[in-house]
Amino acid sequence: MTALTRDQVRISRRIALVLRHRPDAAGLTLDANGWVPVGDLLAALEISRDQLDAVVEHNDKSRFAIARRDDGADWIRASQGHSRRVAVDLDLPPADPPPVLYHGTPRINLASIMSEGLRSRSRHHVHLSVDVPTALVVGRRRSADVAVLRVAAGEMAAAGHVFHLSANRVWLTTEVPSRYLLPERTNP
Ligand code: HQG
Repeated sequence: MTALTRDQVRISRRIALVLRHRPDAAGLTLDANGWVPVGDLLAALEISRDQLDAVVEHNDKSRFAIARRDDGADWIRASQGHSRRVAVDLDLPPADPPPVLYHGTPRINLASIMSEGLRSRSRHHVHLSVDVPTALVVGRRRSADVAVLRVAAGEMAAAGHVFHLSANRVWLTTEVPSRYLLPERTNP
């Protein structure tokens, strides 16, 4: 994977905005599972298929998935991260999580999270990472001072909480009650 150019990062952000949060702003309607025809997205964003493919292929987190339908048309969706205001059901099967998952967050959120648990807030799900380095990257989007929480995902699943694994390997669940959380010691 090569790094995206500045232009490609800009395109990637626009695609993420449209496919996760504001399809209406680009005049697009997602289907029930979050897909739109690639041709419609290209027209809406005024980008070429080559530009799109470069962004999808080199995306550091594989945020977008392209699938070919029986009629030969390609459709695209964001693999996770949709706003709650966008009615999308990713239709992912329930999956058995590993015993432990991680969540990176600005340290300033820690007290609130330890008291009320992890909430999905404006998104459909709480997003959990498979390892500490990934959780640190997620947290650093928002702050240089990041805390990583250890999530007892195995115990949660045993207690009936449902987990899904997105196509780009982000673990999703509706909420994490605080009793399943432990602050992880890290060297940020
Ligand atoms: C925090 C990125 C206080 C939570 C990433 C987070 C991810 C609380 C923020 C994906 C709280 C929500 C999602 C509580 C949760 N009290 N703060 N009770 N419960 N929070 O962006 O997980 O780069 O919606 O810790 O890689 O940061 O966009 O969630 O800091 O997969 O592709 O509230 O977005 O993907 O923020 O990130 P977000 P997130 P992309």
